[in-house]
Amino acid sequence: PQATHLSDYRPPAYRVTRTELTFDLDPAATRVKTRLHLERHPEGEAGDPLQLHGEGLALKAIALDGEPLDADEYALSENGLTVHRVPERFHLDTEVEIAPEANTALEGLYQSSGMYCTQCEAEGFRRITFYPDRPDVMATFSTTVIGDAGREPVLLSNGNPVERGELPNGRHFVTWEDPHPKPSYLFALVAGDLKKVEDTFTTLSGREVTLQIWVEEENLGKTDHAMASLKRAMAWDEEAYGREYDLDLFMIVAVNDFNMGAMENKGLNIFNSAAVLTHPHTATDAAFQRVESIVAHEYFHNWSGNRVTCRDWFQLSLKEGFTVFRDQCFSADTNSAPVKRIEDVSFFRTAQFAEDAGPTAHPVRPDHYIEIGNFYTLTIYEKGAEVVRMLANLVGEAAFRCGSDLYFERFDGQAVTIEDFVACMAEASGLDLTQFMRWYDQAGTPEIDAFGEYDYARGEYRLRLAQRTPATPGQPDKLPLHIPVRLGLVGTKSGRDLPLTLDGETLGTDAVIHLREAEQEFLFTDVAEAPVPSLLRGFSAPVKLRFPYGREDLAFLLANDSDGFNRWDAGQRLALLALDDLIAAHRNGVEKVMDTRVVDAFRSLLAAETDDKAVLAEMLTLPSEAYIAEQQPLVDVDAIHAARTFVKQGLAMALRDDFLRVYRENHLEHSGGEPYAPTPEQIARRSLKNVALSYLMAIEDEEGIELAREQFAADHNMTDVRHALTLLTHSSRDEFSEPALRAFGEKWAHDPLVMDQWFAIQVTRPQPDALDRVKFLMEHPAFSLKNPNRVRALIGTFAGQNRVNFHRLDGAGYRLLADMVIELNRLNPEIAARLITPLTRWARFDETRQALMKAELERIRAEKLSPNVYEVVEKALA
Ligand code: B3K
Ligand code: ZN
Repeated sequence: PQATHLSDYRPPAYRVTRTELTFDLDPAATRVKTRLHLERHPEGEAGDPLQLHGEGLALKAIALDGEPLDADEYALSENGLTVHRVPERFHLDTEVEIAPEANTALEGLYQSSGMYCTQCEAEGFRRITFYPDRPDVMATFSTTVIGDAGREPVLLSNGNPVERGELPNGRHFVTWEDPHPKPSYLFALVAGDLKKVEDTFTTLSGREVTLQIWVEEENLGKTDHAMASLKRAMAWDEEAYGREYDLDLFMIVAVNDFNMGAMENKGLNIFNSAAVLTHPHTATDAAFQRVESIVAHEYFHNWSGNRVTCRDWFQLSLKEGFTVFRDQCFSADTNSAPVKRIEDVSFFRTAQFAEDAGPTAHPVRPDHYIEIGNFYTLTIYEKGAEVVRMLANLVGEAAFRCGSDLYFERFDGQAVTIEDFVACMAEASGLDLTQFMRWYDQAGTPEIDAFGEYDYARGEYRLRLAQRTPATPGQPDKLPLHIPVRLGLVGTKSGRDLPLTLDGETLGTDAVIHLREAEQEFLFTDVAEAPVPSLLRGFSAPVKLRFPYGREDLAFLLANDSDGFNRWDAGQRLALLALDDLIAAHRNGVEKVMDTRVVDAFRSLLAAETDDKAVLAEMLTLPSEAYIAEQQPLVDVDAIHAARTFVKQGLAMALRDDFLRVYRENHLEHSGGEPYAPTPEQIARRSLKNVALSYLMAIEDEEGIELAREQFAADHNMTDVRHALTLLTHSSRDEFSEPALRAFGEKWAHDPLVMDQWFAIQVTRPQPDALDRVKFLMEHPAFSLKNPNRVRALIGTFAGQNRVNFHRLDGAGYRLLADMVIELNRLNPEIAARLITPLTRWARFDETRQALMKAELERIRAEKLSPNVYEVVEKALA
């Protein structure tokens, strides 16, 4: 497979002004008739051939301006079609045949639970018809869908329906017209026996928009939350960005087989059913929040992605980073802002940092790829969002809004670049963002080493910062970045933020300093008392920051920092220091001793309960095994697991009564039994009491076990049921978990999204039988390798979250994963390539495991590989 390079970008030789499609649906032989109205691009030249992408298409007819082409007037290849000579303006007709039922890659037109649906981003449209399948070709579309009136009563595409009618042989058709020019990746078609839930939204300017969510009949009761979320998102985008919806109809469709979360097709968003359906008895609080954020994310793309799109796929973060930032702000405004930030950062530092440190590390704007499908990554999405967040903080709220207004107005209907976006921000703020642009081009996580010194005599605090970005594949040398560091100095006597004076300028008590050099010194004057610095508040930049904090400093910040995020982070740092000692003790075979400072810190948190309950729940949660692993030079999975378990049990033994009290106080059943609602208040109480319960279960406290069993049996909502079932299943008390698992599995056998949770609960169990369970469950009738949700729930969860069992020393975990990758490579390359991730991290482990992991990668490499899997495996073994 060949790499595509950003530096090779050329505008297309011809552009499509209008696209007319007719689909005659059939599972084995769908006919697609396409008329393209084309004209030479201003930068094209007379004599340029017309090149269209196309994969797996059987060409049945081709004509130029109505004249059928002779075989020597065009050429077909594996990747497309070339028409050798074309005039300046013309139309081209083609007819192809495709087989949706045979499409297991779930790209292009495929079938899911009997219905037809499409996924075209990034390069799926070329599996539907011959087309210049690149985002900088934007056309208006007219789409006629012909289907069986009985099997496919509902026929949907982008835009507005303009005509419908009956046809012979029980067929019928609907024609859709999308007036907004769009690239092919935003095309969508859905056909099947679907039912709808309908609502309306009145825009700021008073237009009424019809909102529809289309689902299979049995899911009609699971759309309320998505609909409410959609309406909130529409109102938020008007308020926060001045963006209104631009069609009379907005549709969401739930599909069971889907590679990603959802897709922002113009006017017809297609969703993985897991990202849209909710019900108190089938979805957890986390799932409710995920649905809200994904519905918002896809809706926000209507402007950041659809109206203004990407010139080429290297600019993917232009739409994804910006849209993730937008959905994060929306969720923060709708729920608890500090908790949203803690959750996002906690995930980011675990998963994106690992990606940035591994063999597939790439910049937010990559400069080459083999398979763009491999670049829908945490770096493009989440790091891209962090970069936009830094921009927003740098230019300030007002200028950011002016800059985004400018961006949407200036580039409406165009396909643009990241420079275009940043230029609007520079123009609106007057700031020079030249150095800042390096964030888009340099891969790797910058590391900041910070040192501070307080001079009592002069009342000065000297802060020295040194930045360094480690080498990443293809980028040995890095330049210094422009890093905004938000900070405060917390007085050790007063416990308050001290006023900041830097270079004679007073900055308030919370300020942003700009690190631009490799090393830089900041001298704060008029510092009345010795401070502990609170650095990188709110995670003001996606970096690793080291500061030689003592445990007392961290306990002090945990109690006193005015920045909620950094209070939480101080607790995490304190726990990590204790964990470090215990990991070392475990490795050296020395007796483990619990750090009393951690116990004291937790005791104060539990006693004071000053924080909002949701934040408190986060503060009481120990760093995950994955995050602890990120901090270690060499990952010792067993030592990490043992150390974390030890701390958890130590805290549980010391604070048992506090946890019991917190559980009882916050268990809604005990306080009148409100009906379930995914409100911030209820979610906060549930997470707090469930954290408390997890401590009680860590020591298998008899009363705790009783509470978990009651919580499971009460069957009040999925959050509580799933949590209780997980704790029981992860305990040693199989006599309780086995009947519970059986009952749950039988009760929900008909609901695939609940069965996914049932799979995940079992395969994350720390007991040594976990891998056998994975194999056993793969035979379960609810499992299918063809369904991405099932694969993720069973195999992805095991490999990604059950660290002790996946990394078994006999290599059985690695072998299982490689077997799955090899099978999926044939069925669904995009999913296969994603599944390999844990194996690509071999360099972080001991030599024995390294050898076992590499051997499995080699075994995969020996297969006939899809470009997706090939690219990842080559990088992993490079
Ligand atoms: N834009 C889609 C990505 C789908 C790509 C799959 N190969 C989802 C999203 O970010 O909204
Ligand atoms: Zn997106």
